[in-house]
Amino acid sequence: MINIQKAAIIGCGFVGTSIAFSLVQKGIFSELVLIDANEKKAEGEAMDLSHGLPFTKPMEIKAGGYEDIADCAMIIITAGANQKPGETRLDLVHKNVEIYKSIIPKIVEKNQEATLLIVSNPVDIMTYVALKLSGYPSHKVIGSGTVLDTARLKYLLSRHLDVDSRSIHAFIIGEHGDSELAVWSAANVSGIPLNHFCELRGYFDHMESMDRIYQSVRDSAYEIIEKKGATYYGVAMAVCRIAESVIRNEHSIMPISVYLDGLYGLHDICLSIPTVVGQEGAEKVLDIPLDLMEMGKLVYSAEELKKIIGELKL
Ligand code: 6V0
Repeated sequence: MINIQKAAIIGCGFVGTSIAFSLVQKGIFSELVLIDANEKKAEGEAMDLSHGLPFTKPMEIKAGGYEDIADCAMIIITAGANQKPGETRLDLVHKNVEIYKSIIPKIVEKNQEATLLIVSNPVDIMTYVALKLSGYPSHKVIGSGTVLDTARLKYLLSRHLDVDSRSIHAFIIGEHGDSELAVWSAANVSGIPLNHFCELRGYFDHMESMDRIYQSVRDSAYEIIEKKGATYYGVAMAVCRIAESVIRNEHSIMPISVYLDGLYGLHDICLSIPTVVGQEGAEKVLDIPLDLMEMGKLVYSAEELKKIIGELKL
């Protein structure tokens, strides 16, 4: 019997523990299991987080094993190597596929009903790997995708336009990585087309500004890794937001990484497309209109991922 209020995080490094911290702050689960290859680390993290409970809502946080995940509604996987300075996300693929080959069968043995939320990089490939290894229905295996990149885009646009980032509606889609693209054709600020809003703010150099902002979004992770060694707070808040939409059945629209088999003519691949996210996981992947240039970039992004998928031995 699944407990809708219970989640597990597998991988308690920078990203896993930041997600745990974020989930504890939001109070959307009443039980949280932390699993790591380094059991002592998971135990230490569970103790540390538990000591903050008097400042938030009551819940149980414990370090555990796979026997503890049988009734989890959500299993978040962050286990795996992270990018070192100069490495791309795609460089991590073989190390992390091996790790998933050891983790996913243990999950399936105990639980076949949870939503699997994949965070390890390269996240679109790892979402595909988790889907194929688990045999779960495709809507129940989702990746954090470009939810973080979209937040970065909204943040940078909000700074550029001096407006609340929550009033900005814009998406980064495709690969969470170097081939991702911004859907400028649909971007708007509270219903006002983006270019029009820019002009209201006195900016007329649309191409130049949008190029600069896109590049800054795409290269953010490299810049942060160069400066502090890893990225974790932003992704933790993005993952917490996805988890919230699933557990509270909010039907929020987010560019999570999802399985595509036909949409935009793309087959047997996971990448990030705006999707209605609710209790069933990826409830509806949205066929958002793209202009010709955006469509070309999405196909290129899919081709880049397909090359890697073709090399995998699953
Ligand atoms: P980290 O701090 O090295 O933590 C990884 C953790 O995984 C360690 O605690 C390991 O002990 C643990 N681990 C390794 N193998 C296993 C296993 N078989 N079972 C259980 N635990 C295991 O890395 P960090 O937390 O910084 O990054 C984790 C992953 O998240 C990496 O792949 C990153 O590239 C990825 N990120 C994904 C982002 C996204 O937007 N999707 C953003 C940032 C990082």
